[in-house]
Amino acid sequence: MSYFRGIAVLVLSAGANAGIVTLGASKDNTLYESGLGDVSNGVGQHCFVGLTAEPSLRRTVIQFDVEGALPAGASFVGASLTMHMSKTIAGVTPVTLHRALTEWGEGASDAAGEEGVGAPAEQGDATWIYNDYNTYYWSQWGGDFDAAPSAPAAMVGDNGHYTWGPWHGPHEDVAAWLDGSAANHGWVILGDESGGITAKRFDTRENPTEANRPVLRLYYIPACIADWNGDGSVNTNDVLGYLNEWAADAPSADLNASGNVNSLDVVEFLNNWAAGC
Ligand SMILES: [Ca+2]
Ligand SMILES: [Ca+2]
Ligand SMILES: [Ca+2]
Repeated sequence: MSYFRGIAVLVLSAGANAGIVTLGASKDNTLYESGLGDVSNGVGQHCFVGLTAEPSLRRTVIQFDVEGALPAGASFVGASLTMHMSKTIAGVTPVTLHRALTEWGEGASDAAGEEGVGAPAEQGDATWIYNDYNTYYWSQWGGDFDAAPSAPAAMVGDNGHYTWGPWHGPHEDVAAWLDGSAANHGWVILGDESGGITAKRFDTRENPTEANRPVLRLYYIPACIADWNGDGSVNTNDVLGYLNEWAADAPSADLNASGNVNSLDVVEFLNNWAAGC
């Protein structure tokens, strides 16, 4: 099995990501705890979660335009969020996603230096008190969000990339945004707010290092499985494209919807491939 997976990884083809859509954030910002609600970081390179030494809370808000992102007829079967954490003095600490319940903004505020204290909020920025500075308020200071996490916490330690998921199956928040049954206001991201120093600095969509910007991956099964890469013809490129995702254990490779990716899914693919579209 592992030998077969190794081969599949090597045979990268044009259709390698046929079952995966990769989205950058459409906006992101930090809510800096502040009684005046006049601090933000709309276009800064970083965003923050958790408790600072002061102590003072930080929360990140982030949104992805998932509407219309999947090809026609595709079945949504999984998702993951990856972010890059670039500065901390805290140890390993949980970071959780919570579905945002109110629209919020990203203005022109741009924090200096390490960005930990934010910048004066600009028109349209999200802040601790305003979802849209300085016109509209959150219902709750610190943002309106579902108290229950949307997914198990990521345990965030040293600098590096961290991923929530991949969630095998149509993740509830993303599925609702895709089919329009819930408004897409993105997520509020929380660190451990129970005590101690837990602050983590992540990189935003404005970060100059593209590889460190937030990424939401949507996994899907195409309307016609045989034409995996969706180019209108069924050939070996489709087999290679599928096997690449299979080797990566991607949710899109779980064709028999068993919750895991194994040789039975390859059989399922090949049967579809032989049958054509
Ligand atoms: Ca931003
Ligand atoms: Ca094809
Ligand atoms: Ca399976």
